[in-house]
Amino acid sequence: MEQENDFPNFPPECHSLLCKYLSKEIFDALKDKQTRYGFRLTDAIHSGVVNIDSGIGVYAGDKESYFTFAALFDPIIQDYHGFDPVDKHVSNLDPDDLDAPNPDPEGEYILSTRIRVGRNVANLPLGPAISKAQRNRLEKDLSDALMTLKGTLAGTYYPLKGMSEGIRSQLIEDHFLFKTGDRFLEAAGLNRDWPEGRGIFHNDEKTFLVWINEEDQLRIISMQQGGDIKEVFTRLTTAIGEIEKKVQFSYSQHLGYITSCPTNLGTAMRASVHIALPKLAKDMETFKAITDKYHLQIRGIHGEHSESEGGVYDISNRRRLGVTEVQCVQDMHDGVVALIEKEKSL
Ligand code: ADP
Ligand code: CIR
Repeated sequence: MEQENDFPNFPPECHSLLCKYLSKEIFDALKDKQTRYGFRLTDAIHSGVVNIDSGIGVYAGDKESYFTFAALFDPIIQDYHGFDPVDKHVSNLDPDDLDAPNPDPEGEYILSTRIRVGRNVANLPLGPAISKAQRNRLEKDLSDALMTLKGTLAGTYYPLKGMSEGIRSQLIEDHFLFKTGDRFLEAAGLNRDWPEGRGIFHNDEKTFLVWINEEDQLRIISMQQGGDIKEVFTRLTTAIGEIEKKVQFSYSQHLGYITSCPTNLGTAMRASVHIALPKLAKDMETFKAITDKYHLQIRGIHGEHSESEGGVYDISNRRRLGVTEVQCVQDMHDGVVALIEKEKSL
């Protein structure tokens, strides 16, 4: 990943957190540093330099990147998460602490619920800096570990390499599998050697799924039709516990679970519903006032950087670091209750 070592020239239309916080002084102070895996500042910022429409624009190559390049990552983390360099992250994955009765028992608004966490394996580089051999080895170790899961979590691993185009595009269309060719990940070095080393594990019902070696080494996912958020969270936390018996995750007292994108640090959790809000969709100001109040993010129904279709949105927690997993899901639940109440009144 050799690149020029000059201060990048961001055009005026660039509003990423990278261009907001990468001053010439910080660039000069960090440009000659590298982590033990050889990850450099130019590698960390390449995605945001190439994609000037990035919201964030940086990725970490390893846990150490967050500390070696703290002069850049800290203000970005502070801005996105409202989390200070002295703060400590606290985890709580206990479903008993969640107060989340189904906000839509009649099934009029919520189509489906999905909660995912990102995880990476301790003492290895993250995706942007991992070697092909390390990635392939990891695919084998992780898929072997997953294949030992029992009961409702039991399933099969499907490598991306060799998967038929029909099956692959159907899995994406049905919201189970990651897409190919994301230009942000591409520029971060996360798509190297694609599709080798990548794949998806899932149970028969496709309610428990694990993506291997996409943006993070593991994306552990629990999903189902309807709005039973607690059931989805309980399945997820059970699965995380089982996987953690076999794999040591990368974790920091300060930053929580380590992920390649700083937006995912901490809980690395995104709890979402696909929800039909056709009336609110006509009044985006009111819609956004509610999502802001409950710290929620609005995405389109084919995930990040996609559009809504037919008034159906992906609504998820925006905060991930410095709040517990239970709080992330609670934010989503409480916000969804408020959104449904508003939609009904219109
Ligand atoms: P991630 O959530 O893993 O960060 P994306 O935003 O790209 O990444 O979403 C991944 C996939 O999960 C997409 O196909 C998206 O439509 C799907 N998805 C997200 N939330 C839900 C949901 N509540 N129900 C069904 N599918 C969902
Ligand atoms: C950006 O900066 O807009 C992209 N790098 C995506 C950032 C957040 N999303 C993510 O990590 N999936």
